[in-house]
Amino acid sequence: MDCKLEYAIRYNHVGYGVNERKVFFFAADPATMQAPAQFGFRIVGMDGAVALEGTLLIRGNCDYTAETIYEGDFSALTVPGTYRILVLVSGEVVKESHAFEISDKLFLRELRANIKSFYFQRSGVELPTEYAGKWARPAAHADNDLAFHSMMNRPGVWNAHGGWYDAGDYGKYIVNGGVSVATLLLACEMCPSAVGIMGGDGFVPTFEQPCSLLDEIRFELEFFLRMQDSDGGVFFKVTPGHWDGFMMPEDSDVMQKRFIMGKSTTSTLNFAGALAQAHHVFKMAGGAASEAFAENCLAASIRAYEWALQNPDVGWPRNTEGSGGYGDERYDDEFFWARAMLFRELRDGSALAGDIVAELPADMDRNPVQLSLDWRDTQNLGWIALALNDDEGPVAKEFREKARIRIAEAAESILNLQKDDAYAISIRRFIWGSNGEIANHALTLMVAYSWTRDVRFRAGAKELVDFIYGRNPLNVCFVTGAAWSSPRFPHHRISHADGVVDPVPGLLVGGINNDRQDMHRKPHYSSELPGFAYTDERCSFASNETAINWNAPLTAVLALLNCL
Ligand code: 9MR
Repeated sequence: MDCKLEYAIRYNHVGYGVNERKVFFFAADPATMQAPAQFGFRIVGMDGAVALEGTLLIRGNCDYTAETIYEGDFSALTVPGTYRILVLVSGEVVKESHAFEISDKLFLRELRANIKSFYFQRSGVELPTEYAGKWARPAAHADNDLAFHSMMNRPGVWNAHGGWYDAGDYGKYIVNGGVSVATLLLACEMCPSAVGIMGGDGFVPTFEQPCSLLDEIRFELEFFLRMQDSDGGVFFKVTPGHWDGFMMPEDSDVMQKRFIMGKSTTSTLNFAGALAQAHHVFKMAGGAASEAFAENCLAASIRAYEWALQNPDVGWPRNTEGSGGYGDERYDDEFFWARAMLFRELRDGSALAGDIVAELPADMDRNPVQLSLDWRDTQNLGWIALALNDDEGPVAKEFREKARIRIAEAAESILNLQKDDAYAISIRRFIWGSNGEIANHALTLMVAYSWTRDVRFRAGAKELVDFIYGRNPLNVCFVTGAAWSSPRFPHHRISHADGVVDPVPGLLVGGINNDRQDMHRKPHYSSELPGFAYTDERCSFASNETAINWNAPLTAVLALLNCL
């Protein structure tokens, strides 16, 4: 059954920056469509006073929602405040939006809520009330004396304490942790002022903040360092024996054991790429403690890379009994990522540095720039490393130029796709974690913006952020705790089991996923149409789970929008 409305207003439910472009969409069922000239709109303040009036322009038909989309542009309204949108047909109000803000504080507020979401994903440590408010919880899943999974046939125990839970489940995975932490490091690298930004705020009460973005990143990196075996290889994941029920970590501890599993070429190279980048950022942060940590990271990265050279095709552990697979058998992109990051950090004329430089041209040929990155295809992290390299040596300059051209081309393609889409997004299929993909497209745009200063790239990124925060077919703000329409029932074990009505805030859910891999759990998708394949139900792991690799690009984009 199709439950979509005849008319609907689509807008960023959190709001719009004072000097940003401000556009809302009006979705009409073509069956009841009127001539465009008859649609008008008003932006009204909370007292009902009209702040701006305008006319809707047609954008086009949307095939994934079977709607006709109109656009209302109220960018001219630059007075901070709280407003609503009214849409009128032949002078009659047919729809009103909820209240939203025009403010310059929004990006920073949402950024802080996003940073804080990583704190809420911490594993193995207590989250005390003074830092976590009503989401406080005791330490559990210490993971400091884990047995190796029986698949590994290895005696003894291992300390894999700390790190972030991956998502709604309690697994800890290097492959996905690596792209997430690398994305956050990128925000720090491109925007040094973000390093010290504290997590919190948003709809989170104003309790004391425990740490900055960089401290939060370090929490994950310390776990990464523990995941490196003495031979340099890196374990793949920490997994419970079986998928946990919807219970708290402390109850999961009572119910079952957790194990360590791996090593693989992808996890080891992913580690090498992320840790080489950590060297860059922690060195940049300065101070003796940061610099010492940076050196540790670089040494660990080199050992991992050397292990991967000796073990270039060790597959992922084929076990999904208690955790996700993150299966990936194409290693070229991870090799490129690791080499490009190490290339920047090793300026010592060593044999290793020489070998790496020699490989990079072929790496680039094998791994063309993509519109975005994800846990499987990581080459953009390699391209971005080359594009941001400030080394003025001739080889570095040549690589930089090439990388900048290629990334700017990808950004241009993203803009073209956005232009052709009724909701101004650049993806053409809604897959598992589509919000993460959209955020990653926005990240590509912001990366290209950092040196081109082409304002179209920044504006395109902002349009994608508008989609995530409410300007989408579902009329849902996909970040928990951010707006009236935010998910209430994410597929997130802690949010369900903690006895707190509000879900853990600042978490980005996967979003629209037309592959609907969860139909056997009987979710109530409102329509057969692809654009409505999202439901705010706990059972919908394919559309309503949260994950660190979706939050990370959104966090980075907000940081970059805030500072560039
Ligand atoms: O994000 C992952 C998505 O790309 C895959 O299609 C999906 C199925 O393998 O798995 C997703 O990752 C999940 C992981 O396997 C386990 N933790 C939760 C992740 C988000 O749903």
